[in-house]
Amino acid sequence: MQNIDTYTHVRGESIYLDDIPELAGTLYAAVLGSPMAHAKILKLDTSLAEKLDGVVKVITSKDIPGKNQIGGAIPDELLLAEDEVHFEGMPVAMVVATSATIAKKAVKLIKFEGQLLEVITDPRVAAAKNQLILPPRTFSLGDSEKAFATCEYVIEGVADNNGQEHLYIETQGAYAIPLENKKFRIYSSTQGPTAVQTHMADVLGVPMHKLEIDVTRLGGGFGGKEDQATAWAVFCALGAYLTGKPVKYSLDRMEDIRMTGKRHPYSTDYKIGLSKDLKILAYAATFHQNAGAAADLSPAVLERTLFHATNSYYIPNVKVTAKSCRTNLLPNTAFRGFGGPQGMFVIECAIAKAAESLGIEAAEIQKRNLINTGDEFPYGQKAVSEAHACWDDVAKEKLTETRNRINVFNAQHSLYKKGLSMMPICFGISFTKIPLNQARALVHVYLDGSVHVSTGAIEMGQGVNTKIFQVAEKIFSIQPERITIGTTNTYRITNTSPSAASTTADLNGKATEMACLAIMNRLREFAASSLDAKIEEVVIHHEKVWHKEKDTGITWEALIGKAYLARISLSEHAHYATPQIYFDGKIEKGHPFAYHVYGTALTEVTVDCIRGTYEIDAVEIVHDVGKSMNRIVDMGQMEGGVVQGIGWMTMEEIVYDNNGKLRSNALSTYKVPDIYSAPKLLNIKFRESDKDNLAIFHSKAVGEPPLMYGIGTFFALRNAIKAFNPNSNIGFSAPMTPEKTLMGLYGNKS
Ligand code: LUZ
Ligand code: MOS
Repeated sequence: MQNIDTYTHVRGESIYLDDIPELAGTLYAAVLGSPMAHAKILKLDTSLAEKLDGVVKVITSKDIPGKNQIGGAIPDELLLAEDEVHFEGMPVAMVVATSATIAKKAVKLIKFEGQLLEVITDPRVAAAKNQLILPPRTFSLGDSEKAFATCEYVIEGVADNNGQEHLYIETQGAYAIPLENKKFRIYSSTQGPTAVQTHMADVLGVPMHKLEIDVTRLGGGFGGKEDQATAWAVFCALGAYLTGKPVKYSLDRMEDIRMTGKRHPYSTDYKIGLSKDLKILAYAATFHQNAGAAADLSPAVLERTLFHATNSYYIPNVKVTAKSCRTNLLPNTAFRGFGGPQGMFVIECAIAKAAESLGIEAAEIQKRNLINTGDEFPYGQKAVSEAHACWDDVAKEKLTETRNRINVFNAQHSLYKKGLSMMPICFGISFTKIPLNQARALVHVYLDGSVHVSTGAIEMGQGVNTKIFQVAEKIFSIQPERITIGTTNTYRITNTSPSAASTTADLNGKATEMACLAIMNRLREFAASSLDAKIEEVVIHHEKVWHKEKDTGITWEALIGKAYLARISLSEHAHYATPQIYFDGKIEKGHPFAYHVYGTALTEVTVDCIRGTYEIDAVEIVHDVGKSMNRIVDMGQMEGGVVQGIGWMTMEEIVYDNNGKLRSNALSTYKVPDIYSAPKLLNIKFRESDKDNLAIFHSKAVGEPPLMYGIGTFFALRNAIKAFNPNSNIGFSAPMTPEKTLMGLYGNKS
């Protein structure tokens, strides 16, 4: 089964936002982002912009017909600034003009004057000033205070991680078309059509049923379009509302990087306690999440940090607290892993530091503490663990051999050093916000036997439409040519959860399965009655009706035609809600995840100890897939995820100055991995299992988990640096750029 989009992708025929033919009279938008990170607005003069030839309208907060509010988790985010600006790039005014060039030119003519207020960029400073988005949250298990007192070894430290730019190939954008009676059709590059629809309804002051959001596909999302596609679609709709003309806004790369939020940086204090035989008895951490200037999805991201704070280890005594800190950076948002990677990074730092202070390999601690089936996570759920199986599989084949080879290499080379790390992962599958774990599918069978499937799933290159296609193909047992997957459209599928949390194929695939089964059951019932047979004796398979395993000669097409004449419904709308999951926020316990995904990566790197540059020699992975329903699609997600994780941990460096200005605002100053910086060997082994699970066709979610293998690279590099300079003062601060590596090679502990 190849990806159903392969053919049109290769021929350049796939339709993204910018490929939608534009209607005559279409206008183009551009937004003025605040030049200051925190200021009181003294003057906003749009008169020069308005006079520019081709400018149709300049829009400020005063022009908004409904509510000026697009907040995600809490209503704290204005669409357009009113009296103050809270981050550099915050939308202040919008221009609608006859061309994108004119709109951008006009934006530069708007005069903004502000009185600078205190700019906070550091989450710890924000926390000290009690600038929290919501009150802190704590997950706990056992009694960590007591347990620390009994530990043979107690190690404390600080870990920092930076953010990450999503860098989806297709930038943010939308196209809004006004229809009759204040109705609008909006094409949006969004992971969350319902988020777009909800906020658009608020801003325009119209009911949601006036707004048809339609999405064919995205050129990548990675979480960056879960919440933050909304503003751009609302801008277009607002422009269309106020001018009566179609309005399009497709951001250029610099606008996109400068005006959209990224992965959350965190700064964390940790403490880990071990017994003499290296059991982790206690763990405590306080996470300071840099939320940026608005909540967006930060509270949900924070929650997932807590859920994954102990990664794939069982620790009997845990107390982890997380604070979402309001700063004057861009509002940070969902990014593949959604806070989970940040939590997992810190426990790995704690283990690495403990190992270094004991003079042992981190793997000695890691393997002794992997979670077992039946062990309890700090949030109450019991593990069904594949942690040992994956670890053992990698370790058995590669660990000793790699370690020995590295020892020989390091003894023979003085200016190149190799390092290795083991990185186990564990990721919970389900939206942590329980109500989001639902989806719907609408399946139509047409008179010629062809099938159209609509769901709430957004295809963003991850292959979800291919998986949904496979579900329909399997249940109907018909030729693939008969099936089409429709666009994601809020008139066909309502109240969609965003395509996020690695759950899209599970939720929408299950709804599709239910809808197809319902139609199939009606068809079997009808076939049985027309054959005067019992339903159990009738099977529809390979486009034929079979009775007691004999071909009846009735084809799929004939069956559909007859069922129509008999007035049998050939359409079904099905609703799926993940069973068994619940969470009680008062006690922070429950069973929030449908299942967990496990795996282990072994990473080997070589550092050039004169230059501080490095190569990733190999990443060897054993990954828990359940039963993969599409190995090519899953492999694509795995490879992309690993490399994206490596980018986060190595070369991708977001830099703000003290005034809150983003300095890494272009591809010349923000570098992501290319083929040269990808691992030279990336060997991924799928570990299949017959165990029952709640995944679609038992094929476990694969979108986010592999990203976290990239964390291993940080520790492999650290080990190589320590092999060169055992006295290195290198800290636990990601990303491990070549610059930091160089400093670490030559900087000594005092
Ligand atoms: N988005 C969300 C997510 O809204 N809730 C989640 O739990 C989540 N997890 C991962 C990625 N996106
Ligand atoms: Mo996401 S971080 O699953 O949009």
